[in-house]
Amino acid sequence: DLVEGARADAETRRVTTPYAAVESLAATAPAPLDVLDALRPADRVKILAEVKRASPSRGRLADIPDPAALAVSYETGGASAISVLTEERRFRGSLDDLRDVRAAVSLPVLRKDFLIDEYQVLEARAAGADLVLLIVAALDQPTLARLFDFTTSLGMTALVETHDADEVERALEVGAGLIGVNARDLSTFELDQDLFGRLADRIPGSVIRVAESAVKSAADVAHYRKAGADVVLVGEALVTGDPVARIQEFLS
Ligand code: IGP
Repeated sequence: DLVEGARADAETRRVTTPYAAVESLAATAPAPLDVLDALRPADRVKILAEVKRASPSRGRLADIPDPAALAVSYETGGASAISVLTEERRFRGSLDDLRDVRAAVSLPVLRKDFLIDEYQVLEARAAGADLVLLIVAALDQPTLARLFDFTTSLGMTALVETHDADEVERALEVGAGLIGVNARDLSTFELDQDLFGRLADRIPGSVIRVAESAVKSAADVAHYRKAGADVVLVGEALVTGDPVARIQEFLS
């Protein structure tokens, strides 16, 4: 599965770049940006714009020969942060994409992947990430707590992704300040655009609420905003259209 593939790929990288090496790269990377400030609730919804070539559910979306140029368009359009898929097998991303994007924009950058250990979190920091995705469904509670604390100890922020009420509880229990609700069920790939609305009330106002997936139009953004989203995470709609125009339309 996705988690297993990401784990195996990290094991391979670890042969050439052992833990201690990635640890020292992480220690010398430029300091992480203040993500909670960049994404803090405002009068207008904020956009977390994703660099995404493909997905298991949708197949190929776009080739994206120059992820840095795409990220610059996102920044120009008015996005508040950039998400970069680094999973190689099904999403066709890489840590190189993340490094390229980091070098090209001044916005916070998220490593979007299936992370299960400290090594992968260090890789994110070494590549210049300011935040990492932690998927509650992929982690037992002690591991979630450990990776959350480790991420925080590196000065990064965790976007803790949930898909039901129990997972929201677990995200709150570890102290998440940024919680995502993914409309897509990662085991069945089914979409439920109303899930965010059903779970939003369980997330206290002190926590930043991110509605993830299934944004195709300004109406979808308005739907999530009305349900309480501070931030929307958008991938497909931005890589398959004019990114600057789409973001501006979503923000208007
Ligand atoms: C973006 P969309 O429908 O706009 O392309 O979705 C983002 O929410 C989606 O890529 C995503 C994802 C994830 C991918 C959300 N959570 C976890 C991989 C792993």
